[in-house]
Amino acid sequence: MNRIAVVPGSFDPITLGHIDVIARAARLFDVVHVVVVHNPGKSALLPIAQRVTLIEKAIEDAGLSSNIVVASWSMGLLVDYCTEVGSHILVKGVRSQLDLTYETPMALVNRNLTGLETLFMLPDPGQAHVSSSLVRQVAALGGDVRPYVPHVVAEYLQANQ
Ligand code: COD
Repeated sequence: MNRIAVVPGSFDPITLGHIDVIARAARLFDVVHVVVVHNPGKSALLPIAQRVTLIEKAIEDAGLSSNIVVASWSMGLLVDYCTEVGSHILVKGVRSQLDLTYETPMALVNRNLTGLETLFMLPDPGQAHVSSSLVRQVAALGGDVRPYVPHVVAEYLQANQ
């Protein structure tokens, strides 16, 4: 049986913290779908298609592309994407109590909707403070984002700020 996991996120932009979670999921599952989903609670910096392109390049540069599919989903519930690709497991990174408080109700609702399980992964301690919003802020103020994001993202942000 193919074990398929879905790693969803806004990825606006993808960070080294996200890459760490994706790389670890790719070691645990046969196929990992990294899915860009619009979060209506956040105002976006990058168009979704650009986020997908940056994820694809970052994953390739990290040598991770063999069992990872990158996609976006705007057709409604995330559980419907999972059903469509035959996945029963979401993988989410949890950096803090705040993340857990935000993620717990979503995990419970997703399990009620279709039986989808959510696997929470602790972060790499070296990346636990990294977030896309921090990266957007540092980039907007002209700071160096290279410690926090894949090379392609740093290049993109430098060229487009
Ligand atoms: N280290 C480890 N994990 C991290 C790091 C880091 N440095 N940074 C972020 N993460 C984790 C986050 O905790 C999150 O789990 C994931 O990576 C993605 O993070 P973001 O910031 O890119 O994405 P979010 O938090 O805006 O999540 C957007 C989702 C679309 C995934 C979320 O809103 C969701 O699951 N929505 C479901 C929509 C739906 O179907 N709703 C109805 C039923 S609940």
